[in-house]
Amino acid sequence: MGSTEDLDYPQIIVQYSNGFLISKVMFTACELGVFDLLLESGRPLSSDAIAAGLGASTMGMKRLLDACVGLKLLAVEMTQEGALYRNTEISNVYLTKSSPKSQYHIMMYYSNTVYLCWQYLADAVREGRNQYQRAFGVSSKDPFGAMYRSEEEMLKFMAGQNSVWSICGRDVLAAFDLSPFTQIYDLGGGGGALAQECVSLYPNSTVTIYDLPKVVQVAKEQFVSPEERHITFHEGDFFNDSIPEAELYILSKILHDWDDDKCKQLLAKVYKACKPGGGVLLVESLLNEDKSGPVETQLYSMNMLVQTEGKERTAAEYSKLLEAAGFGVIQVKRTGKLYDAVLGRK
Ligand code: ASE
Repeated sequence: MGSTEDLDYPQIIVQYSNGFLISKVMFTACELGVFDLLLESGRPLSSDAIAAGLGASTMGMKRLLDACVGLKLLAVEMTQEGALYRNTEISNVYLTKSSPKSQYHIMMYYSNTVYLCWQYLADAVREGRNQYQRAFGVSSKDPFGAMYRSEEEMLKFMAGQNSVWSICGRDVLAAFDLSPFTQIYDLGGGGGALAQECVSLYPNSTVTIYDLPKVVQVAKEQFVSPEERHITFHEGDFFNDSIPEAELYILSKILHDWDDDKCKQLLAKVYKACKPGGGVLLVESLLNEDKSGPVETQLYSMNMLVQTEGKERTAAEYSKLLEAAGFGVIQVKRTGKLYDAVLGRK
């Protein structure tokens, strides 16, 4: 603490410099299936067994496993047969594909899509726009056209977004008592994980997932069980098509994709469609009023720069957008997790 050595090479600089190496080690161990294999095996395994099981080189795998031990994503014990590796509790819960709280899909999205956009962060800051043209050779004019440039990319995005709700969904939906609203639209509801949390928390509600036709098709086929009687679908583009009447509209991580003009346009449309006494629930990661943090939200806002037309905003900024559209009695609840909730009433 405070030694000259610290001043020569402060720990904070070391940590930040190595941040992307740390991310890639975790993403790669996920992608190769290290945590899944160790969970399925039910007992600690040698690096040779893991390498063989995953079709990887013994030398490369040994190094990856040791780095995971250093990052506390794996534990190692020395036996007569040599080093044996096992998952930590956190890896079992968050990094395996099959866990209910799995973050596997968002990691794959970060590692294989977001990561490539961030290669052009300097260009994004210089130009003030997203970097799909440079990263993927697709036009950056229509961000969701670019994000959904193939069915595979769309699926990866939907699965990634879904995984976030398995850890934050309940908190944002319980931030306010939504039980008076039984007819709910989740605008841009994607893979439907938040809708599923909603009908499970509010069993008297019906949630309609409103999204682009190709998104709805995939959601029906791959994400939401037809048994789920409380979830229905509506195919449309909320900027260009009509929005049906309902009591509550959820806009979860929607406004952060768009500039103020587009947000006002969308909210005005939602206000018109909304029943009197109804409302709109914004689910977003809120910046402090002076934008001094939280750092996670500041980083997400950088990501909105490289991937979308939007940004992360403060509670006051969301309130202003809601008021401009006609909504009143605006309430803000910070959950203490990644995503917060803002409720506006008509
Ligand atoms: C969007 C959300 C995300 C659009 C693009 C996105 C996320 C990643 N890419 O609405 C999830 C939030 N995570 C980050 C890093 O922003």
